[in-house]
Amino acid sequence: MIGAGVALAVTEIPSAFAGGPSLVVAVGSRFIDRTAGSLRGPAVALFGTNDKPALVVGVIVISLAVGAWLGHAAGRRFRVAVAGFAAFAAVGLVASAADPQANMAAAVIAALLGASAGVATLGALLLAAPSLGTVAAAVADDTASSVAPLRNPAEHGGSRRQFFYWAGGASAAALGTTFVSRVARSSTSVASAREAVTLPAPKSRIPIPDSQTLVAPGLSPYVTPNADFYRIDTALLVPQVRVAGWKLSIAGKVSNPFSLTYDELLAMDMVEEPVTLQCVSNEIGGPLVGNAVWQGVPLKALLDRAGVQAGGEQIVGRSVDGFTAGFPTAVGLDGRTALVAVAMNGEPLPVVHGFPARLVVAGLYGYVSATKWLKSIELTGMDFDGYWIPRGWSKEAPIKTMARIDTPISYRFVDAGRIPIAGVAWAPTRGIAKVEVQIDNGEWLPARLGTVASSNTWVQWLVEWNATKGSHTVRVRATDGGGETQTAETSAPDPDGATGYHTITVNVR
Ligand SMILES: Nc1nc2c(c(=O)[nH]1)N[C@H]1C(S)=C(S)[C@@H](COP(=O)(O)O)O[C@H]1N2
Ligand SMILES: [Mo]
Repeated sequence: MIGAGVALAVTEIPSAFAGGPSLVVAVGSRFIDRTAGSLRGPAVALFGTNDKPALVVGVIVISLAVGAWLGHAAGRRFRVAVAGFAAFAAVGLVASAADPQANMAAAVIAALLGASAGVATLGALLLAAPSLGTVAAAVADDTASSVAPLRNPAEHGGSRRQFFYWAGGASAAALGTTFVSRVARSSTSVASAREAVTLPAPKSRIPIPDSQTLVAPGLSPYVTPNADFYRIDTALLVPQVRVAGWKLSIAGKVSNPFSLTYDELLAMDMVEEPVTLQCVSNEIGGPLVGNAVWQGVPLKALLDRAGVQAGGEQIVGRSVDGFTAGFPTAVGLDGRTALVAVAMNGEPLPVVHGFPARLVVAGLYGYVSATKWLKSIELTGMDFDGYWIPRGWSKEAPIKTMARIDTPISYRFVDAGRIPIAGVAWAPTRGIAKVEVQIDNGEWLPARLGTVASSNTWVQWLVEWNATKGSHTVRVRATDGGGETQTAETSAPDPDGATGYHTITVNVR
């Protein structure tokens, strides 16, 4: 186990300096790509944030377990250990080769150093191990020439103290190495480069209602602060894109392909508009939705310049990490807000939300439209499938009309008397015309609606309720700007977004 730990720690070093995923992260990323289609449930289906550390820990635990087994087997035949560590290195290399963010030179160095360090550590520990008389012989036998620093087992014998000396030293070395790689990794972060960006003012902006027209404790603010905005992506390692070397290319079925540096992109005419973004895997009443003000270059300006050719039926965003998302060109150019966004709520895009640039398209779920860490926009036929399509999610994915109750919270006790029932409702591009609340199967009561900046955003809604003692069922439904009321029929997020009325139980005392 210690040998495997040392090997893993050593493999972290080269990528920490070069940037890009380590071997462990590359293996974890391949695991995500392979299993993403079969896992179900919110935040698991589309990988939220909590399951990622768990995945990395899983890879490490499995590696250590295999290492323990290798140590056992190597006691009899040391060759097994050499083969085992070589196999580990090979798995890491193959995973890295499939990773668009990997630096292959760093991966090769990591594999060689890691395997060597693992073999050497295991050899040294076996030699030092007490009561393993045959072990020393096996090590000497198999590695006489390859592991020169190991002393002659005959004069070595091995003692408990010696073993713990080596084991402690190796563990400390592994921890120290991990610490060094952590520090090195933080120096490749783009956080400070992002903070240094000065954003030009947008040419036009949609005014945002600055006051919260509706007040209720627990009600979502009209604009979601960046720090509270949900995050969903498949990225195990948040891509650190250095703007100096970054370019956005517009390619595929266009007459005039071109690319732009970050400065060239910022120099174009930009607009600032609010758009409510939702993840398709959001459950009814779930948190995977937010409203932000996005500043960016209209997609139309870029596509006009490129000249979409016949057959360029789909706009595909490709990320530096290999993720892709596509939607019909006709949708992207129908006049809705569709931006290459560089800023979110007045700040350069936060790194987790796609710095330096991402797509934002009003009215489409994120998995078909909102490519973060954008590298290229490619015009293709409809035959091209983005990341989630072969994994079972719908090809066309307009956001469904939805309402959510923010307050009161289901099953929490409230005191009898006048209380607000409040929340948000959204149907981006169509807007919300009406929100109604029903208590205990009574009549549908119209809610008061807050002020909105545009039909691309959610709306806050509120109903005053004279709560009486007992347990009550409260449900909400919204009607979009086209007069269509959301369906009462409940369905799961998979494959094209959840439906049904958000329903809660309120206990009044
Ligand atoms: N590069 C990349 N972009 C991506 C994704 C991803 O996995 N990788 N996930 C998409 C999905 S499923 C959603 S819902 C939105 C979420 O954007 P947010 O994390 O900024 O809220 O990003 C989209 N863009
Ligand atoms: Mo999503």
